[in-house]
Amino acid sequence: MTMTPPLAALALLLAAAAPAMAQDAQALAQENFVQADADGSGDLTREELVQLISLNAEDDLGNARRAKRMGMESRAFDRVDANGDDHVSRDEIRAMARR
Ligand SMILES: [Ca+2]
Ligand SMILES: [Ca+2]
Repeated sequence: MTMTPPLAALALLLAAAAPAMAQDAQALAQENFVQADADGSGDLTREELVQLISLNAEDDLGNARRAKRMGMESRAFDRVDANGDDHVSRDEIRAMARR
C-alpha cells in the first residue's frame, strides 16, 4: 500500500470541506457532488465517485486534476468508503476531511 495517498490529499481531491478552500470552491464541490450523484441517492457508487473527481478536475478543485491523471480514483474510493458498503456518503467524505 505504498501508493496510498495521504488522507489530506484525498480530502483535497474530493474537494471536501478542506479548511484551506475558499467558500466558492466548496460550493462548487457541493454542486459537483449533486451532479455526480446520478441516481440522487445522496451517496456515491464507485462510478459516481469517478464522475465527481472528473467534475472537480474540470473545475480545477483541490488536486483532483492530478489525482485523475494518476488514476487514483479507485484507490480513493476504497479509502473513503469507511464502512465498506460500496457507497461513499457525504458523512464519510466529511469524516475523512476531518482526520
Ligand atoms: Ca448515488
Ligand atoms: Ca460507505
